[in-house]
Amino acid sequence: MAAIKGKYRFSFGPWNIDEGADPFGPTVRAPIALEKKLRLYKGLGYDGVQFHDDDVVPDIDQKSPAQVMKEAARIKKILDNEGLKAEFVAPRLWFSPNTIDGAYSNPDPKMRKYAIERTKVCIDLNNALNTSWMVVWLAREGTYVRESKNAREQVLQIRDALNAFLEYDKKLKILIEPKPNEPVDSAIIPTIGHAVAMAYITVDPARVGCLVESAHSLLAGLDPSDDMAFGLAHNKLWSVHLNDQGGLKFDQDKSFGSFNLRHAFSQVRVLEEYSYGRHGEWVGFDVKAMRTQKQSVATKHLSSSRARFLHLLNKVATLDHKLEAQLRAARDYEELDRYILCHLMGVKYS
Ligand code: XUL
Ligand code: MN
Repeated sequence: MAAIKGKYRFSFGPWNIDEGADPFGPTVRAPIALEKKLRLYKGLGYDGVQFHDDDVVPDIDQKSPAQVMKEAARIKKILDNEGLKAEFVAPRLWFSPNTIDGAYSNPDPKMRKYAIERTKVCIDLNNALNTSWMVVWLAREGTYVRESKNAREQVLQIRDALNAFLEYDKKLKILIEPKPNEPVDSAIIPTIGHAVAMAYITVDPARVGCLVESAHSLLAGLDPSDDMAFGLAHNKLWSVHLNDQGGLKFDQDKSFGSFNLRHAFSQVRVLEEYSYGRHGEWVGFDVKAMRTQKQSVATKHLSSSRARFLHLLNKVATLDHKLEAQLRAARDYEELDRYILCHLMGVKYS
């Protein structure tokens, strides 16, 4: 068996242990306090925590800078006591009444200012928790009706906001998490290609990278492993949100490999082939428990997603590369497909 090249440590966000509400029905599980969730991480095999700004400081808009920093220090202490590291704090810019029509590309300059100022507080939180980087998912930067906004202008408004953050903190690294739709109909930064291109037009492209989420790639009709490869080719794949998606529906955040096992294998393979994690990148998951899951077993999606990653890593390490090269050289891709499927199913190949 080949030696494992990558260096893997795993993260998830407190929102990945949720109460099970959906747009058609209320919560079905009791809320769990953040402190209690943080106590579950190690047991589930995780060392890293992904945060939104208001996970760290609830009702953040109502609090003074001193209060925000005091609450951040308390969370940092809990993380230290639990032996956990914060991967990132992302600004949750999609709940406020100020961001109904977008954050950095809202047509109203007062609302854009709100989004920029809130993100600066989020940068301070990243520093207080000593994270690896800040993630931005551009939830409401897009349109429901083409004529409602000027898309070129929106691209430049997002760039200007990113520049303001890069100038606010000269050490900050920003990861753009693209998603093609939901909540908006048509997003301004829908794919990894758009995210990489956005990085290059900022004042400091070296400090802007990307996070590929499997379900977001699938929603764009793309292969998540190819999106990861694209990011890797640009040295810009600094994080991932592994999960799954059953076709072009709402963003499902299913357990990793639950629907597209072959795609999951390809994702683990591309990460392993390029020694992902050797520069501090995390293997992040963004997975949701099924609404039907009872309270006592509502973290299984987290342990099983991680276990599947490790199982697929073993499948990557035990792949017969010589045979694969022979089949590639012979251009016998039908046979190559048969070999890969036998390997994944644990069926003897002959
Ligand atoms: C939304 C999504 C977010 C980001 C972080 O689809 O994936 O939770 O990962 O803001
Ligand atoms: Mn995500």
